[in-house]
Amino acid sequence: MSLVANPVLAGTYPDPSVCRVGDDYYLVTSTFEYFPGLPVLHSRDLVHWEQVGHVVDREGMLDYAGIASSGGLYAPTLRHHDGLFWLVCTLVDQQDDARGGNFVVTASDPAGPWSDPVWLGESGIDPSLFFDDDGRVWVHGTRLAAEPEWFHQTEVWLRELDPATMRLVGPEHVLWTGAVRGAVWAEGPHLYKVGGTYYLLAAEGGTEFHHAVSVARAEKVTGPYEGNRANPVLTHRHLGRDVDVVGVGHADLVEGPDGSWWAVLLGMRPYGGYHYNRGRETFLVPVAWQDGWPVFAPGLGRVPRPVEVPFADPAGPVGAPQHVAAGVVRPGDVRWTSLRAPASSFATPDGEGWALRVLPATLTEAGTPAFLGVRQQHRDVDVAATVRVDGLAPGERAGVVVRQSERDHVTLAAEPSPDGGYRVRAVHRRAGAEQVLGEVTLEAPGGVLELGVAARGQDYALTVAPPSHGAGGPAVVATADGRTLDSVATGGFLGLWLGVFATSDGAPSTSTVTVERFVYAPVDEAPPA
Ligand code: 6LW
Repeated sequence: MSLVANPVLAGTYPDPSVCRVGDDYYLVTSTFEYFPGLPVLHSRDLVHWEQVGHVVDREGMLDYAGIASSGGLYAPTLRHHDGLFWLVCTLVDQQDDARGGNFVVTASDPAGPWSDPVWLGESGIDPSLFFDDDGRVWVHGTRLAAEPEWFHQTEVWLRELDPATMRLVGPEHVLWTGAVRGAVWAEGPHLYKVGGTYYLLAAEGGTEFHHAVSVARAEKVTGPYEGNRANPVLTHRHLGRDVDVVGVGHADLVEGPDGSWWAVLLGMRPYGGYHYNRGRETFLVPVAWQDGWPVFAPGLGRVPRPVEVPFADPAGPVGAPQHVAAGVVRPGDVRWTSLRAPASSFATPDGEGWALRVLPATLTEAGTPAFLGVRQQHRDVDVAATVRVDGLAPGERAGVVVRQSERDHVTLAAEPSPDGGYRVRAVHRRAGAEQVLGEVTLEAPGGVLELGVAARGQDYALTVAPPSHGAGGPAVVATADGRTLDSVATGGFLGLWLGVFATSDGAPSTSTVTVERFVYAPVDEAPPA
């Protein structure tokens, strides 16, 4: 028995796509407006994942400046063929349809560098790639149906790709509009060939509560596709809202090292009501083939928690995903992300932390503010930033943020007070409107303050203390309600990020603040009943 914790990737790791290369597995997920984009994770047992790089990791490779939160990089597909890694993805700008679209990049090393994008020129989202055994290459994806019979009806299209020119060629085929009549968002399609038959796996129902996995098969890659009468083959929507995992869907299939089959897929874990602050996470589900169809979680019919993975590496830290390292998040840590562009334009590694230039850009615009953050991967977690604030000029501020988007976030920031010392203010920006949650004024001995977030369930206490605070611990300036910050409350596709920022609020600035260290410390959570 090798029971391992599910999700295998905790926190915002949505739309997983996986491929196998010999004994190695590689997986990518969506990252929307965050930079670098599209993390590449490596594993040998589908359970313990280590991040080896990012697909979008350099200035100028893709321009997503100005794209609002929950736009940007949507569901990618990762495949390996003939010694080369291939990735297709969509850059989405919800305000400007003419911008972005579907693109393909390749790399010989999945850690990078990846090639510059080649735009495919098809509309829609969720592109995927299929390398047939006759040498032909097929791109498929999802778009709103040309002649919809119902609201948000989508269709899965297919066209051949000429790998020499990277151009789509030949006629287009519409393969699928979903298993259920009236199904919205038949999407996230992936084609496979198993035992000489073509299988089309697709999500439907939308990526929230009604999400589901369906499957169809055909004798020819171009169809016609016949749906499985067991569809949807996996969903949690019939379980109601009071369950441990909701919104299960967007699956990709892979063969395990022992010849068994597995799906990686996304789901959300609500807590403190129907809210999932960790966003859409990656789960692992066993798949068996019966009567020529894949059966998901045979005998159970839902995401197993924990999941038995016979080949899971016993040396791996079972229950603690390897991509999470508790403690100081150092500058070289792959978890750091900025927004829409590299952090190098405003941040320089400085010891265990960062020197941050105080930029005019604020967290409320779809630009690149001086922000660095990491995913909230644990329900209960303490984040503490030790910040040297004595470089701030009047009107400038620096601190910590619990971020959903430009419109929705909570900050705790210090700014020089006209009366001496620092005013530390907690502000909740909710649907674009700001409310002060609390404020204290205090000295910063040695110019340094420790600003923190202590998340306990849906309570996010915002704390401040001088660096070597005594037994009394840090002062709670305010407690924000996490139920106002997750995507159920705000819309969008993302879970929360915890980070640091500095801004001069539009004014020119030459100031710098130093984040001497940033600690991410998960607090043991009670095991589920
Ligand atoms: C993803 C698509 C979806 O491209 O959400 O609603 C998008 N469905 O499959 C972003 O994750």
